Amino acid sequence: MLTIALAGNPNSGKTSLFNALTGAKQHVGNWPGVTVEQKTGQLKRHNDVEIVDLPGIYSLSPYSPEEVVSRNYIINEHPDVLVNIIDATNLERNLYLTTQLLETGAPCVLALNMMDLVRKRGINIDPKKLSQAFGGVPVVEISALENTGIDQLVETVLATAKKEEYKDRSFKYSPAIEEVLNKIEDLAGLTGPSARYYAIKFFENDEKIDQDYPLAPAIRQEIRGLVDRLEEAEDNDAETLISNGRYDYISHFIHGVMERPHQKDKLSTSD
Ligand code: BGO
Repeated sequence: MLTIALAGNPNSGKTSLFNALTGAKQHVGNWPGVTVEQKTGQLKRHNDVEIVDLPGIYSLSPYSPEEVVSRNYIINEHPDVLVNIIDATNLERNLYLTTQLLETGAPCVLALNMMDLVRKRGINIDPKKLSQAFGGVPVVEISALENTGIDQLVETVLATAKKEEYKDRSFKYSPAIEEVLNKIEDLAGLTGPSARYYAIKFFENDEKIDQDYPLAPAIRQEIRGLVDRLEEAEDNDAETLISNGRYDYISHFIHGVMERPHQKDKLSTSD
């Protein structure tokens, strides 16, 4: 049995894609312990593939039940593939979540949705360059509304599920941040695909990290000391350093990946 999870921002088209993938075979309930809707279904024509629709989120922070449900699921349940559904008309904003999903170490496929609108609006997106920006992650263009690209997405997802070797698709923060992240990985003895996710959560002083990954108090103290010193040197708090790092990385490659038409062309194009 394979498990494919869908993750994306609210309104990125997750429900539309879930319906296109599963048809009528759906089960709706709640995630354990919270009133967040849980939808699962069987991939059409594949009895052995389950699709899990994670709640719509903007980040993997611990501030909403939706974010906590999504991150716990990705980190603890290890879906075979995580499909990040992206509203391609708002590419730059949606990629903020993408950076975080890739940092979990889960095998990902990016589904660029709303391509019908992207084309109508004369926006150019280069999926190859987008893939290169994230370590070669597979990117598939789809329209969940018009039902285009769905077969190719399924094919790519199933091929990704078969690959056994782990690929780190995360980007690098500044050398100073990377140095601290590496030290955290060593101190906490973090290994495996989700090591970077945990290191970043310790770096950010995430509210739930001590519950999720308890460490000996002396080691926790040492990690806090490292982060405190960097916060002082950079004159910024750790969470902001990480979120700025993500935005900086995206803004550094986005103009090579996406081109919007000139304003005058845009005004003459109707949706
Ligand atoms: C409304 N292309 C286009 N053009 N629209 C899409 C696509 C696509 O590929 N995929 C989704 N949409 P959800 P979440 C709506 O509901 O799947 C549209 O939150 C409307 N509703 O049809 O719900 C989709 O699950 C009235 O639009 O996303 C939906 O992630 C007027 O994107 C919206 C216009 O999709 C969100 C749109 C009463």
